[in-house]
Amino acid sequence: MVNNNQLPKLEVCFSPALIEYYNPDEKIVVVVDILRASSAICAGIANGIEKIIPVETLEEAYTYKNKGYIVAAERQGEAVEGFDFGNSPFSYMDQKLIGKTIVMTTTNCTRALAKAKSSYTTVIGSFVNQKALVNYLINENTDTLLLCAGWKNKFNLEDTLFTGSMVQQLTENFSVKCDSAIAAEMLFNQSKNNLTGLINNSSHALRLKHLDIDKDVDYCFKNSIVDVVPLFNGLEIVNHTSKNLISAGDVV
Ligand code: 3SL
Repeated sequence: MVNNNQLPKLEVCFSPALIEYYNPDEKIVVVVDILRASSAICAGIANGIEKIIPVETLEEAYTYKNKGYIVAAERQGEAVEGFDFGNSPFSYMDQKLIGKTIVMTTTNCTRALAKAKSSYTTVIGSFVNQKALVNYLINENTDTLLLCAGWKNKFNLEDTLFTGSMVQQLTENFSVKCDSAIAAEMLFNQSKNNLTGLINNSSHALRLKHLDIDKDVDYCFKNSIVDVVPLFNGLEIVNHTSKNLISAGDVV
């Protein structure tokens, strides 16, 4: 943890498979999955969903479904049959979800969350909540790791570009001596005037193309349109301002 006389460290991890090399238990870990899960979580928490329980497997998701929970499930970009909805941020904005607990499972984000579980604190980041996140991290003044959910443990462009943009915005408040953070910032600076052009050619945008979800992709690149910092306490995701109100006993 940081001491008061020096700036906290800011690092970027390009894949959940690498997280163990960054000592997450001593840091705030920001889980980033721009397309689309971290954007959907921010949209949902901003909409007033009370809690989101992330689970890694479809089996766990079915268990919750059978208990009567509302469950969002995505694999390969598509909603999984038998569940309530998939991973579109717009599904998370449904008024019927206000005040509700929902369960979610996705290809990469919920796995990244599970990997980040042992961190000092885990929060969720995306372009849509970037300003709130930047303010939160400056205020916390603690060593921070930006974790890209990637695609099946591989590097991806959209998460990296977002972390580069975060590095740029936090550069005065953090010490950046991490090559992946420097590389992410360079990539962001190089492409910031044509982010969507670059993203349209990214592997995940191409993967999603046949699903006709341009509206989702546009939403995920909007900047700072929600004022929330979703916090994962190891069991469930809530708005960070209510972090002291929850306890493990509240969860089934
Ligand atoms: O992998 C994930 O967690 C998802 O965000 C992927 S998708 O955008 O729903 O395809």
